[in-house]
Amino acid sequence: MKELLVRSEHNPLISASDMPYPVNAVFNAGSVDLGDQVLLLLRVESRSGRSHLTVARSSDGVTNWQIEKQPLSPGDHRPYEAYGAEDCRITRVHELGAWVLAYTAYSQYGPAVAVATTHDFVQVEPLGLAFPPSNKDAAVFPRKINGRYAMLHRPLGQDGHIWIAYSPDLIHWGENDVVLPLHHGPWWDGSRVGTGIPPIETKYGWLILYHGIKNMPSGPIYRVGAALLDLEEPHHLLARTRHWLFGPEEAYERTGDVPNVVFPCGGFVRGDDLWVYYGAADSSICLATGNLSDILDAVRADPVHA
Ligand code: BMA
Repeated sequence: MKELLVRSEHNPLISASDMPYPVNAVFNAGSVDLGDQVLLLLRVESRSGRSHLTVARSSDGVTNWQIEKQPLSPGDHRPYEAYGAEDCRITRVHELGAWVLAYTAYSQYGPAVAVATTHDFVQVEPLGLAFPPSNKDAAVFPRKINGRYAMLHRPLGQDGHIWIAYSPDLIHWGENDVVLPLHHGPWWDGSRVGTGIPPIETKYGWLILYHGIKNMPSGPIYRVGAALLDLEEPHHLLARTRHWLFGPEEAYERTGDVPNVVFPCGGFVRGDDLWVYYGAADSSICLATGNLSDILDAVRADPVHA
């Protein structure tokens, strides 16, 4: 069977040994396509155990990464980042002409969703906590929808489902709705779900990739599926893949600090290809690419509505 997402032969692209300073691990990177360059915002777990975000650049998005020696200060949402900043999703927001960062601010209060903007990945403007703990896996949509900004997020109550919220200003968030509930039971996404790369606008709806967790006696397995959300009412789920599209298979995904994890945070469309940057086993950054039309056909061909 032809796989919809194909691994780069250069995987893993970035590991701890590639960093210009000693770290424990590097994984779960947000991405930006600058045309002549790909910029990644790496989640770097230092040897203290806390994570920070560091900029890396490559002209082909695959090799020869130039990694900053200093972390990017994500704007300092203290004290809610006392345990660090994790898993940033980056969206170019049309109306702002800026990049919006949505990431996990981690502290003794738990994981929360922080939002910040940047024009250059040097200076960052903090916009505060959008959602208090426990919440993570947030990504902002690339344009306003019916006059307001929109963001996917994953509050963790009894279960972890993907929700959406709207805002007039990226600071005040409301109108919460469940977008993509987890499947219970034996499903690949039966224990938790969370959004992956920022939503991509297509003629069929907003394409999202999301991670789904299945709890096994030996621990969780993190895999990736796709879904389509209505363009003008994105709280309305149009379709989701019944089957996972991408799961841990290679040794670098099966073995690491957290085994059996593929965890996409970055992605964009180039031509008709979808580029997906994912963390492997909480230990390295990898790339998989696929034909966008084929992926859209797969979501639309095998929909499950809830
Ligand atoms: C999730 C997040 C990710 C991590 C994954 C697997 O809850 O915290 O950062 O990659 O678990 O450990």
